[in-house]
Amino acid sequence: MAGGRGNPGGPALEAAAEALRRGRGVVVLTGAGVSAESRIPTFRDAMEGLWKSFDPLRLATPEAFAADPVTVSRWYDFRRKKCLEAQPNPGHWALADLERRVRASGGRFRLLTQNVDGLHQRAGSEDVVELHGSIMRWRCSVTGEPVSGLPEQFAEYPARTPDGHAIRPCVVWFGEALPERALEEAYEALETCDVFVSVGTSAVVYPAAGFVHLAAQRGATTIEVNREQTPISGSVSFSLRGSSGEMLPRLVESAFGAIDGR
Ligand code: BV8
Repeated sequence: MAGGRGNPGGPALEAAAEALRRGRGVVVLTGAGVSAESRIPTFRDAMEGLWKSFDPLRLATPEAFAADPVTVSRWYDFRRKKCLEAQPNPGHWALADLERRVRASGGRFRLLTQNVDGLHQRAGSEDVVELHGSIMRWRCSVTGEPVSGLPEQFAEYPARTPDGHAIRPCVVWFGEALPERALEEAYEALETCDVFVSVGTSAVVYPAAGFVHLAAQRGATTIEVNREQTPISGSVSFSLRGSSGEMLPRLVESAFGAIDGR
């Protein structure tokens, strides 16, 4: 589709906002670039300090956990604590406000997130589908039983259940299937989507990376917000270059007026 390309606040943003304002079935897909503004490292730069010598694509697999549960559970506990310390940012608030505005105008809204940090829910978003699970929830790696009352600080790595089984985060690792319910809810929303917004994702991890194409096939207006070019930047209706914490409030305000005071 002929696309608008543009800097913040330009004609592309205005046109994208107009499409959003008219949207009756709005679907938003978020990636680590939204939480990056809450100082949570993105997936591909989640390797800071101690982790510099590890490849996240290799750590985020069941094979890595089986081979080295100490390192993998230490990495996830390190990231879990960063998420606990983090606060939602203006991008999260803007998406929670967008949900309210679209619903108030009689439209349907669904937020599909690849993020595992729970910040969308903490910002007030209600219809959130956690495509890749949650780092805040852990389960027994043997029985699958959820573990309640996670300690602030694990006493050992891997932390274990009373039966001595290692616990793992309830995230979807590479090579693991996405939760069936999450996929159903994603495809159900895409069925009636007329505006699809992809924010802060490198658009390379499937099946989430394929959603924008499904939406476009159904004639939806597709909007991307990213600091950089991605594999979908050239095919979306509007590719808005900028940071999510700045662009999302602009997009929502341009579509619906000033965001509820925050
Ligand atoms: C599955 C949880 C099948 C763990 C993650 C089809 C084609 C090719 C490959 C596949 C395919 N189908 C399946 C695959 C394999 C694989 C895959 O896609 N591999 C890729 C690498 C090619 N997919 C899977 O394995 C999936 N499973 O399909 O199973 C199956 C079916 C039945 C039975 C068994 C199996 C599972 C995928 C989920 C993996 N788990 N996360 C954890 O978090 O540790 S994925 C991981 O990458 C992240 O969590 C995130 O969800 C995902 C994408 O990352 P992004 O969110 O995009 O973050 P990234 O750092 O990459 O990019 C950040 C972006 O933000 C950048 O563009 C940057 O420019 C931008 N940005 C940064 N700051 C800002 C910003 N933008 C705006 N403002 C800013 N401030």
